[in-house]
This record gives sequence, structure tokens and C-alpha cells, in this order.
Amino acid sequence: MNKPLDLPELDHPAPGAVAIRRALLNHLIYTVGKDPLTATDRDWFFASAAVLRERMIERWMETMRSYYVQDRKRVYYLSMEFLMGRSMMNSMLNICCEKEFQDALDDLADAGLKPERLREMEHDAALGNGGLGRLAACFLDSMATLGVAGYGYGIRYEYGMFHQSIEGGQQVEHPDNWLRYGNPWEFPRPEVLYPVQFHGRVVDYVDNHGRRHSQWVDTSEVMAMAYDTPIPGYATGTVNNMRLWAAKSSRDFDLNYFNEGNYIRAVQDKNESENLSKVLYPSDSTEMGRELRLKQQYFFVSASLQDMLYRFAKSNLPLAQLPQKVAIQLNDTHPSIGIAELMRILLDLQQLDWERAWGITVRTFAYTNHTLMPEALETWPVALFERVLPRHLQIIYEINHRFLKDVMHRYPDDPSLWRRVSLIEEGSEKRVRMAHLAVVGSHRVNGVAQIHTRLMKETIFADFHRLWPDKIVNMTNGVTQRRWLHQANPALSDLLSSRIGKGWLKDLSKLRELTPLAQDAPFRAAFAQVKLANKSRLAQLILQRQGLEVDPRSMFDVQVKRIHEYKRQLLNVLHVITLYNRIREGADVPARTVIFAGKAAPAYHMAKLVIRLINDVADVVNSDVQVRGLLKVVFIPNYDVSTAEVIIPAADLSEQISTAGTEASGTGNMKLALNGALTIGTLDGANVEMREEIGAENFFIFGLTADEVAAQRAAGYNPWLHYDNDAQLQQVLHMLRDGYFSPDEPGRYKAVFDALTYGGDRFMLLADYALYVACQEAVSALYRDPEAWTTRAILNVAGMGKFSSDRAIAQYAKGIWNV
Ligand code: 26W
Repeated sequence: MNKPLDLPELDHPAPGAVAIRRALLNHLIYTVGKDPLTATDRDWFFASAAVLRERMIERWMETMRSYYVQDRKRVYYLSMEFLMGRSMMNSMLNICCEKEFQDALDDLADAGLKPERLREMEHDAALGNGGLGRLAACFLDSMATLGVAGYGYGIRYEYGMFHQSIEGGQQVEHPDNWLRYGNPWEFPRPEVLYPVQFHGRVVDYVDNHGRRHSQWVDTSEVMAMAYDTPIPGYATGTVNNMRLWAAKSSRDFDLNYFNEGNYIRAVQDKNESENLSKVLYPSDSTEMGRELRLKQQYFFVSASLQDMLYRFAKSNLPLAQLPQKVAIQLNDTHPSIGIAELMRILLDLQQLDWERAWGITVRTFAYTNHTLMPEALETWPVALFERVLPRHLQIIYEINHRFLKDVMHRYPDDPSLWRRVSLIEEGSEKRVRMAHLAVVGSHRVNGVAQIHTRLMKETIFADFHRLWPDKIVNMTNGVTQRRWLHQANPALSDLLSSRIGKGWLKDLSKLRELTPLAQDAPFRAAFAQVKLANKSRLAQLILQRQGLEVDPRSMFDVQVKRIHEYKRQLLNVLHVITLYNRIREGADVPARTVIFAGKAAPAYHMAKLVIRLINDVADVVNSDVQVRGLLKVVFIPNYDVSTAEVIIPAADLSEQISTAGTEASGTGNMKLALNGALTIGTLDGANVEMREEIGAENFFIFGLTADEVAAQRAAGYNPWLHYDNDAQLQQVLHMLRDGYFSPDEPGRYKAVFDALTYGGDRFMLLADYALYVACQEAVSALYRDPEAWTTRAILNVAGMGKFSSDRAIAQYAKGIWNV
């Protein structure tokens, strides 16, 4: 490292509107290389980003220096996904000068700049599928805001989450070429380059002291190159770092072919190794068990560990001190190969003995579980593992051997327990259970909502909970109020701040001070006014994107999330059809616009069929004159962070209707309630805690509880019982079965009917149907009384203080990371 040089002479001028205006023009001309006369919206966006990023850099360096000088304990958040969305507004808020920047932009209108258009020019950074990836993004924001020395580590996918279009009612996937125009927030670090090994074989040898060692040799190699993105905290000098790795071919690799004169082959191989970070896997339901995915996991974990240990080495402390200086959080099992990798480094490269290495490893790692769904729990075929990571497989076997020895010692008479907890699943094809590796190799394991953590202890990790009763803890999820209230809903942010001050931006529990305002008629009117304006904005977007007119005065009933059977978008559709039938029979109901958005994994056929059904139902309902404008159905294509930022502030009703016991937490539920939507939901995930905070009288709960679901499953659930006893339900199901919504292809939704009946109705839609419909009636009744509705909406916002990611991060810091 170079001799430290003081930074102060680099100080920027005060961030007034005039200075910003000048900086914008400067960057437009000297960074983007454009004359204001011909500058496009995109040029102005890049100029704005340049101004903001420049102002981040000093604080970023100061932050990194201070961590180094103070030798702070570092927290490394390892995640395959970071769903960041756009950064411009966030940088503006956190780095300087939101107001002044806006003024400067407005000021440049005469130079041809249109502030709203310019914001739209930023491409979403969509390096994630859904909840898990967005949680990681909220956590980075909160770590920076709280001054935790937290680093995000992940993969710089060249293609992020696919773009969804709807053609003929069906989802079509398009590549997300998000880097096409360049990414103004990242800093390439061509010198931060680490080799990552694959394949090869293991050789054993005995050293001079007669000790046995292993060495991984004859490997092929890919280089990991760092790209850094500054993560500014809110109202603090802290700017943290997110480091994403891109695969680059290793030079040696190329050289051999070049020397042989085989240029084409050399370039081909280069391409192949660079494929590693090419594309995000667009599935968050079933593990696809592909070699490339395992390689992606090891690729970014290996590079990240090398980087952490390089940084740790600068402190000159012995490795035994690693757990005092480093905490590694595994965002689901995807990076859990890190446990075996740290063991390999300590054993094979640092020559530590097993006990010491294991002690260090377990005290360093912690693991967050995000799903109980058995099909989403990762396992890898042993044969695949052996080919790609032979030394790691050996280490996993040894971890398992020692672990099982201990279990056998404690439970000598319970061989079925040994089989259940083993890291290896026996069967026709042996597989490595990554969740078991993560639990055994971590000192803490956490669930993401109280009910989820309880179910972890009672179901998937019950055996481990018996072995280590203190290991599993709860850390209820949260979201960042800066993005999900202040930025997404500026009008509501201003209204709240005008009454309770701006303290809630840093301490969301301050929202409690809104409680008395629910009884304040002028406040209610202002609140309702904001909601209506947000609904008009969304109506505008729907008109633009799909030429459909919706009435902002109708109830906006919103279900936005990945399409999954367990999330039960289909139950929502059953209700829509029920409502449709009733309206055609002359029922008088308050007008509703039912809004869906979400992506289906490309290979998830049932999820794609549900999207098609929603669109087919929309076609029929929206064009039926007998509906008298009382019902509209909309599927908004390409749900992403930026679309969420428009939809969520406009919602009246939030649909959180997963089968109880299946949704780990949900975070969309939090964003919607924070923006004044009332929830209709099951007692699942964080809904349970939201209802506690908000008050049961302000929350629409229906359906079986998780315990009732389990009991019915155990007793043998029979969907036909519900079918036989409910004429209204039968009518709806028959319409699906007989092609009412698909007259051109009557059999199109037969598979849906079959899944709910002959197929056993895995997610118990029929069991909850009548309760759901009744609960929706109560929702409609309340909507007819706008004052009462708004009162409850305000009380929802007032009760959401607990669900900030700041609170979540503070709990991780204290309960797991010890920082
Ligand atoms: C295909 C491999 C795979 C499997 C599971 C990829 C990704 C997953 C994730 C665990 C799915 C996910 O995003 N889970 C969601 O995590 C959120 C954050 O904790 C929770 O709020 C959601 O309830 C949970 O579904």
C-alpha cells in the first residue's frame, strides 16, 4: 500500500443549486462529451450520475480508511443476488442535496433537460429474482445508514433478471442487457483480480513432521475481477462498498493456445470461462441443479474469501482472531460452499489443524434461511461435486464424519436421526445437502419472521434444534423507508414530515406519532388526496403501457410478487371470477381494479399458465358491458423495482394470501402497508407481526392457520369436500374447466382445474376460498365508507415502525455479528 496522503484538499464546494448546475454542465461536456444543444435525456442522466458519484467518492474513501485505521470488525454479506433497482434518487437523498439537485435540474430546463424523463433513463440494476435479492439491497442501505462496516459481495451478472413482455396473454422472456449504455455507479478494479480453481484432483502428502496434508492440483482456472459500487448511508458520512465479481479468463489459460498458434481456440476458451458471470438464473423456486450454477456459487465465494483474508492479513493478527474481526452472513445456502472453502484455506494453505480450523470457521459464519419449501432447498449430486470441487467434497465428507460421530455419541440408539441430519442424502443418487452444511458450519442460523423461525425449529431443522437449542434465532425482515416511502411516495413523505417531522427517515418507530392523526379530519383528507394522486399516476402508466383505462376512484386491489403456486395468485383469480359472476347477477359492489404483476420462472409451467389465465380473465371481464365498470382486471408486465415504486404507493388493498406456513416473511407486504394499503392476508410470514403492531381491527385476516394446515395435511386433506359443498365455488371452477375464459381453446385451463381437485390442491385454495370471499366482502363494505377506510390506512402506516431494515440490521449486529 502507498503512504497515506491526507484527503482534505479534495473537498468539494458547498452543494448549492448553482454549483450543481455548473457541475452538471461540466460533466455533460467533459465526461459525457456532449453539447447541451444535442444532449439526449440519457446524456443528462449520465451527467447527473457523474456529479453525484463524484460527491460520493471522498466519503467512500474516508469510510474505508476509517474502518482500516480503527481496525473495525467487518461484516460480509454474501449473496448471489442484489436487486438494487435505480440509484440516482437514492444517491441524491443520501449524498447531498435532494432539493438543490432538483432545483438545478429544473433550472436547466431551458438547456433542454426534462427531470422526470431523465430519471427514467436509468436502467434498473436487476441482479436478483425477488424477495431475497431485494432484502440484500435494503440491508446494504441500512448497514451504511447505521455505520456498520458492511460489505456486500456478489456476482456482476452481465444479464440480470429477464424482461417480461406479455404476448397473446403469455409471458415472453427477453434478455436484460443492463450494461449496454454503461453503468455509471460502478468502478472497475482490474487490479483486484483473484484466481478461482475448478476441477482437477487431490493429492495427499506427508510433511517433514510426519503430518498428512492434501493439495488440490491440475485445476483449471478462472479469474475474478472486482467491480465496486459505493453504497451511501442516509444522513451520515458513511459510504460502504458492494463488490461484485466478473469472470475473466486467466492469462495462462489463453497463452498455451496462443503459443500453439491456435488463436480461435484461445478466444473460444476465453468466452467459455467468462460465461460464469454471464447471466442470473431466473428461478427462485426449484433448484435447477446445473453445473454452471454451482460454479457461479463457488466462483464468487472463493474470490470474496480471498479478498476478506487479504484485508484481514493487513491487521497482522493470527488467524485464530478471525471471528473477532470478521462476520460472514450467508444469504440462504447459495454461498454456503464458503464453509468448506474457508476450511480448505485454513487446512491446506495455512496448515492449521482440523479442530482449530473448524472452530474459526463456525464462529465466523452465520446463515439466513429464506424458505421452508422443500423443492427450494439446495442439494447437489455428489458426482457433480466431485468433478467440479473434489477437495471440497472431501472436506464436506470429513465435516460430516466428525459431526455424525458426535451425534452418534449423543444419540447412540437413533440411527434414523443420523440419517436425517447427515450432510449427505443417501438414495439412488447421493446428494450434498447444502442447508445441513450451512447449519452445521454456522454459529447462528436465522429465520426471517417469527412464525418462519418457529416452523424452522419445528420442521426442517427440528433435529438440529434438538442438538443445538441456542443456534436458531429470529431476525424479522424489514425494508428501507428511504426508498420505499420517501422516494417512492414523495407526497406522502412530505405530508408525514409536515406533521411529525423527518425523524422517521432514520427512526421508523416515530411513525407511532401518527396514531392520533387518524382522528384528524383535515389530515385524513390530505392523506386520501395523496393516495388518489398516486392512483392517478398509476392509471396513467397503465394507460400508456397497455392502453387500458382504469378509474382512480375504484379500489386498487393489488397483488405484486413472483408468480408461485404457494403465493396463490390463483386464489385471487377465483375471487375475481366470483365477483364477476355476482356483478353479472346484479350485485351492487364498490368498483374494484384488481392489479397483478410478477414474473414466472421460465420453466415453471403452472406459474406461466396462471399469468395467461389472469390475462384471459382480464379480456373477458374488461370487455363485458354487464360489468358496468364495477370490475377491471389488469396484469402489469415486467414487474421490477421501478414498477414497484409506482404501483405500491397507489394500492388500497394489499393481497398477502399465501397458504399459512409457506411464505417465510414477505417484504412486499411491508412496503404496501407502509404506503397506506390495508392488508387482506393469511396468518403467514410477517403478516402475523404486522397485525400485532397495527391492531387486528385494522387488518383483514382469513383462512387456515399454519397449524391447521399441517393438521389437515396430516389427516389427509380432501379438496372435493369443499367442492361438493359450495355451489359458488363449483360454478367458478367449472368456468375454468369448460373454457369460459378461453373459448378459442376450451381445454386451456383444464390443468388448473385438475390441480385444484384430482391433483389434491397442494396449497389448499379450496379450503380457504369461502373464508377469503367472505373477508373480501368485509373489505368492500369498509371501502364504501371512505373516512373509515382512510382512518385505518393511517393506522396501518402508524403501526409499521418495526418493519424498517434499520431495526433488522441493528438486531443482526447485536445478536449475530457482535458489532
Ligand atoms: C432456485 C434456487 C433458489 C431457491 C430459493 C433461489 C432463491 C431462493 C430464495 C430463497 C427465494 C426467496 O427470495 N425467498 C424469499 O425471501 C424473502 C426475504 O427473506 C422473504 O421475504 C420471502 O418470504 C421468501 O419467499
